[in-house]
Amino acid sequence: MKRIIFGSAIILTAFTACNNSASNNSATAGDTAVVNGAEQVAPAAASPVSGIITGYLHLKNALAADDAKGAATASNDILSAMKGIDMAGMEEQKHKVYMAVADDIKENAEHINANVDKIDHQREHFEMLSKDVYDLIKAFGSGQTLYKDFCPMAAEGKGAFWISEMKDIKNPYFGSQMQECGEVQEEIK
Ligand SMILES: [Cu+2]
Repeated sequence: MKRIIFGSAIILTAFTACNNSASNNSATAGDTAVVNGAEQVAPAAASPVSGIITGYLHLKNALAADDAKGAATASNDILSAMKGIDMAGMEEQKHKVYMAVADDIKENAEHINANVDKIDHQREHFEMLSKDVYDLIKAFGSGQTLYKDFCPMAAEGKGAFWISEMKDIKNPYFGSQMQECGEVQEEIK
C-alpha cells in the first residue's frame, strides 16, 4: 500500500526536478493529492517553457551518447511539452519570443523524431534547435544554472553551440568520436 504512494512520489520528483520539492513531504493522501500538489507548485516556480528545456537537455544527452533512439524520444517530449504551453498567460515580451521560435522548434523536433536512423541528420536539426532554445532560455529563464558550450569543429568546421546543465563538456555533435571537444562560452543563471 505504501508502495503506491512512493511510486507517485518518484514520478512527482522527476516531473518537478527543477523546482523545490518541499511539497513531497506532505504528500500522504495518494495520487490525486500528489498530482494536485504538483499543479499548484509548478506554475509559480517553473518557467512555462521548462518542458521544452527538459526535453532539449535529454535530447542533448542522447546525442552525446550516440543514442539516436533516445534523441527521437526526447524530441517527442519537446513536441508534447509545446502542446501544453498556455500562451494566453504569457507576458507580451515573452510571448513575442515564443512566437518567433515556436514553429522552428516544432519543425526541428519533428525532423529529429523522424530520423531515428540518421543521427547526422538529427544533429543538423539539433544545431538549429539549440539556437531557438537559447533564445527561449534568455527570455524565460530556466530556474537552473545552464551552460552555453561551443565546439569550433561542429557543423562542418563552422562551429556550433549547445546548451548543457553540466559544466563538463560532453559533445552532442560528435558523441564518442570527440566527446570532449568544446568549451563553456557562457554561464546562464
Ligand atoms: Cu530534416
